[in-house]
Amino acid sequence: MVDFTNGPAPAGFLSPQRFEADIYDCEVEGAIPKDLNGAFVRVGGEWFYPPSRPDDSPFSTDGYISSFRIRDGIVDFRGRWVQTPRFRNNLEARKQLYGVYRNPFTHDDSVRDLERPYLATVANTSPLAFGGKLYALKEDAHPYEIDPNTLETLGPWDFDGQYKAQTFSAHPKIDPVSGDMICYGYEATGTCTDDLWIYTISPDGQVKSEVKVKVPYVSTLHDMVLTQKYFIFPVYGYVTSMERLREGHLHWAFDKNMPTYWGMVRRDGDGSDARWFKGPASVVMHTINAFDDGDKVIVDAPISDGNPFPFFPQVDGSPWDPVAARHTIRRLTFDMASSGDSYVEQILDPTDVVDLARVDDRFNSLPYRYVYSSMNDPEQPFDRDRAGNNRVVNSYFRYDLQTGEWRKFFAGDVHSLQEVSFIPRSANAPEGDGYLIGTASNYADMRTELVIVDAVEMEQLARVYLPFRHTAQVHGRWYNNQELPLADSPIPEYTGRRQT
Ligand code: V55
Ligand code: FE
Repeated sequence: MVDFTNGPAPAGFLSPQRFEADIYDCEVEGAIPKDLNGAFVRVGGEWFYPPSRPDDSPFSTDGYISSFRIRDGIVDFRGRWVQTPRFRNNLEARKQLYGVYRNPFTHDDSVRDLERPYLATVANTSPLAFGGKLYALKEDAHPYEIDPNTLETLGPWDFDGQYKAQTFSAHPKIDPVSGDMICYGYEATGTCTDDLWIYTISPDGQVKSEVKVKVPYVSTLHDMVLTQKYFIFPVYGYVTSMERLREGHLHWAFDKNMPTYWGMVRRDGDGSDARWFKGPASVVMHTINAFDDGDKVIVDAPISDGNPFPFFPQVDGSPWDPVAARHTIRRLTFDMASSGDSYVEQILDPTDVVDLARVDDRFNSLPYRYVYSSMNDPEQPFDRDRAGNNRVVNSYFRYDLQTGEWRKFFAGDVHSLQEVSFIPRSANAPEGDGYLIGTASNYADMRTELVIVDAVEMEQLARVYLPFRHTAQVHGRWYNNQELPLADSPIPEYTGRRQT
C-alpha cells in the first residue's frame, strides 16, 4: 500500500506520478530547426514510495531519465526509472526501505550496507554522454549506464575496473581540446572520507591518469571547473561526520563559519602540488567556466553567501536564510605566481540568477564570452489565478561577459523553467551561434513543455507539449547524434489481431 498523504508534494505539479511513458510523435508548435538531430536528456527523480522521514531531502528521490528524441523537426518522448538496486529492493518489498539522504545508518536492516554506501544510490542527478555511451549520475556512486534509445538501465560502470573511486561526480567535464573526460569522486574511499580522486579518461574508455588529493574538510564537492592547466575544486560550508550520521541526520548540514577553499591541482602533476586557496564562507554548488590567463586562473561561477537548500539544516539551528541563498555571477582570480593563499572575488553583476548556468561547451576550460542561465525576471507577468502560488523561474538569459549586455527570453506567464542547454548551430559556428533548449512546467495546464529558442535573437522557434506534467528535473542536456548512437524511434509495436 502506498500513502503519500503526509509525504512531500501530495498534490500539485511535483506530486508523484509513478509511471513510465512513451509518446510517439509529440505535439509541436512552431518549427523545430531541421538541423537539430539529437536528444534532450533529462535526469531527475520522484518518490516511487514516500520517504521514510518527512525531513528527508528531495535529493533522495528515485532516479528517472527521459529523452526528447528530435530529428527532422519531429519529437518522440520516452521516460524510464533508473533501475538501481535500491529501486529494485523497494519494488520487491513494496515499500521504502531506505532512510534519509546518504545516511546508511538509517536504512532498513535488510538493505543496510555500511561498507558499500553506493548500493543505496538513486542515480537522480545528471545525464552524461561520453564515448558514445549514456549514463545517469549521482555523486554517491558509479555512473549507471543507460541504453540511449530504449533508456533501459544497463547497470553501474567502472571503466572495466580502471576507475577505482567508490563515487563519481554528477559534473564531469569534457575537455574540448583533447576530447578527454575529467571526472572525480569525493568521499572516494567510503562515507565521510577526505579522499578526492581525479581521473582523465579518453573517449575509448581508457583511464589516462589518476590523481589523488586530500580535501581540507569533507564537503559537498558537487561540481568542479577546468582550465587547460588545472583541475579546480570548490569546498564550502556543508559539513558531515560519522557522528552526525550515527545520530540519524541527513548527510549534510550547513556551517556558515566554514571558509571556502579552492583547490588547484595541476593536470600534469601527481596531486602532491595541490594548492588550497582560502576565502570567506560561500556556496558554489555549480560552476560556469574557467581559463588560464598567464600565471592567473580565472574562475566564473554563480555563488551564494549561504545555504541555497532549505532541506539541509544549519548546524547552529538557525532558520534558513533566503537572502543568503541567492546567487550572483562572480569572477574569482587566483594568482598562481603568488605564494599566498588568498584570491580576489568580484560580483560581475548583482542580478539574482539560477545557479544552473551553461556555456557553449566548445569553450569549456578556454577563454569565452557568453553565459546562459535562467532567472525570474520581475518585470514579466505571472498569472497567479491560473498558475497558483508556485515558485517561478520565467526567463532564460544570455549574459555577455565582454559588453555586459543581457538578453532575455520570457517563457510565459504560467511557466517555470528548468536548466537550459546550449546547442551550437554547427561544429564550426562562432561561439554563441545556436539554440537554447530546456523544459518548462506549465502550472496552469499542468503539463511539461520543451522550449527551443534562437540563442542570438532570444526568440522562440518551437515548443513541444507533453500531455502530462513530467517528473522534477535536476539536470538536462542536449546530445547530438554524433555524441550518442541514436536510432530513429520505431513505430510503436502492434500486438493485436489485424483485419485482412
Ligand atoms: C545536488 C543534487 C543532488 C545531490 C547533490 O543540485 C547535490 C545539487 C539530486 O541530487 O545528491
Ligand atoms: Fe548539479
